[in-house]
Amino acid sequence: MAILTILHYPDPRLREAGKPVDAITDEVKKFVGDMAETMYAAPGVGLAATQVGVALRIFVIDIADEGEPSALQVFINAEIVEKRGKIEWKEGCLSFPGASENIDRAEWVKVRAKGLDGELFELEAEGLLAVAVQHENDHLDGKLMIDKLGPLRKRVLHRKMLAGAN
Ligand code: GNR
Ligand code: NI
Repeated sequence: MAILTILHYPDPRLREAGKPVDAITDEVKKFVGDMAETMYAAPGVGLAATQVGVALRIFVIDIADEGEPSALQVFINAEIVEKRGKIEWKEGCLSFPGASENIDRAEWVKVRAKGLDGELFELEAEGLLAVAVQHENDHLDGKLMIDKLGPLRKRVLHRKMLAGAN
């Protein structure tokens, strides 16, 4: 396993859309293992392939609290098939180190994806899991949380990221 380098805003590779994975090869499995290791080391509650410079539709999430056993969830070729409600959530992003911003999201989502075993599954999520699924899915479309801010906060965060050591 290996810890991968997480790209920081405004790296242009964060704007690339991921391509669907067509076969879950040993190489894909190894990459997912590296993504998980990278997420746990960061630490983060999620990580999208885009954030490590790989334009594939893969993300991993683990929302288990500290002290709880880890609960890795792997999403390959995920699609959000239903959304309900609105919620504001204070989000962080490993590609915006040190930032946290209130972001509007759906409060409930149904997501369809493949797991590492290649089996299609559907998951209904609310709370942090729903927010994380939407946040990671946005990464795969090259969308970032800064895009969801109003003009003033957008400018402040942009300048902060340019100023930071990154
Ligand atoms: O670690 C992360 N925490 C987080 C908190 C609230 C909402 C979303 C997230 S995702 C983020 C990790 C990350 O950047 N994933 O892309
Ligand atoms: Ni992120």
